[in-house]
Amino acid sequence: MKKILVTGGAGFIGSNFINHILKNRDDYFIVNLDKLTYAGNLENLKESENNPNYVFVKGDIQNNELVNYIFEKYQIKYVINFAAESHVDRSILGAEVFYRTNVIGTNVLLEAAKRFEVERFLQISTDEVYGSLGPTGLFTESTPISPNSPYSSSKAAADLMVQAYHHTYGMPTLITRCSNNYGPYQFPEKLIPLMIINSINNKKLPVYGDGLNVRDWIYVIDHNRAVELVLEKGKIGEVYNIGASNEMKNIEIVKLILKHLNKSEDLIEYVKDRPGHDRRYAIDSSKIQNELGWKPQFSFESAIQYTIDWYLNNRQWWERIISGDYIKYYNEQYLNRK
Ligand code: NAD
Ligand code: TDX
Repeated sequence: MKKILVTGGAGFIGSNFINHILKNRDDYFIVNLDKLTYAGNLENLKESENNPNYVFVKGDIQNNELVNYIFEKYQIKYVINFAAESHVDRSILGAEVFYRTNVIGTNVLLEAAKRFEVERFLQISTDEVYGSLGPTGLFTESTPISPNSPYSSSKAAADLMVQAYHHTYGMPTLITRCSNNYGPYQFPEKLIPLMIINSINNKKLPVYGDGLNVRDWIYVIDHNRAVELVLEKGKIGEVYNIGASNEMKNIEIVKLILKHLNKSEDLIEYVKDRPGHDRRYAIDSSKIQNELGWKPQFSFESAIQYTIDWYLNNRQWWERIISGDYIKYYNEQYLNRK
């Protein structure tokens, strides 16, 4: 039995990871440590909560005592650190919590992992640590780190720290850097769920700047299949980029969502740009494809359709979110932005 600490497992990608693993394997015991911030939601884990190979612990990755207790009690040998403050716009409104969770929190996990001599420590990073691309080229694992937002700088700091622990203490670390994810259970502050939900509710769709910024989209299950593979077969000390070669302009995504939902493009509203907005991300994932044999299984066309249908069929899940604290964030982020 592989005893794994998954942090941030009540968020979007982490919960999809836990549900995916527990559905497909019986050789993993998962301890999910999550603080349940605004982004953490135990409803995402309904299908896993009674699984005998799963336990949930509510707590902060910055809590040294708790983290050490978990390593000891559950004899943790593997760590996957999904826990993070993950939204760029929120990092622009207030950066401190990003550095606390994403940097200090990761350090607490690294220290415990060192003390308990884990076999593998997998840091879930992001393509945003590479900064922004011009109209051509792709991020490879050797592209220099050049983060632009408070969020991406906190993720880059964590990556450098993980690499330093490998270099200095010989810790068996791995890092994955994935492009933009979409799929079920994504918090509706992110582009795709926000635009789906606003369209369903006939609300304006706030497109930043000229709408021509490019992101490289991957379905969350394809990301998580790669995470599973890197945890098992990745070469210690290495970084693996993950992406599905699916670059799209933001405005193309917004129009596609409107089309699928049979809504008018009149809902589109161009608003003031995000400060420091990265122009283009695009991932070269040939390393993980060639060395570990991963490749994406889902086409964008079918997975985006499935995702839109999921939001249509799971109104309760997001209606509960958008009727709570979300309103306060939404108003701060979007009112007076025209
Ligand atoms: P998310 O915001 O949906 O979930 C984050 C989870 O972490 C939440 O459950 C939250 O409660 C938990 N958390 C936050 N602070 C914590 C703390 N101090 N202690 C314990 N738990 C805490 O994020 P996501 O989109 O699922 O992203 C997961 C990871 O993947 C992050 O590390 C993010 O940087 C990375 N990533 C995300 C994307 C993407 O497109 N969403 C792409 C590449 C990488
Ligand atoms: O209302 C919006 N209008 C808009 O035009 C929002 C929320 C976004 N956008 C644009 C900004 C970006 O160009 O859409 C694009 C995608 O935005 P986000 O969903 O906020 O994602 P991004 O900033 O690209 O970062 C995401 O990908 C990498 C995740 O949030 C990160 O956690 C991950 O590391």
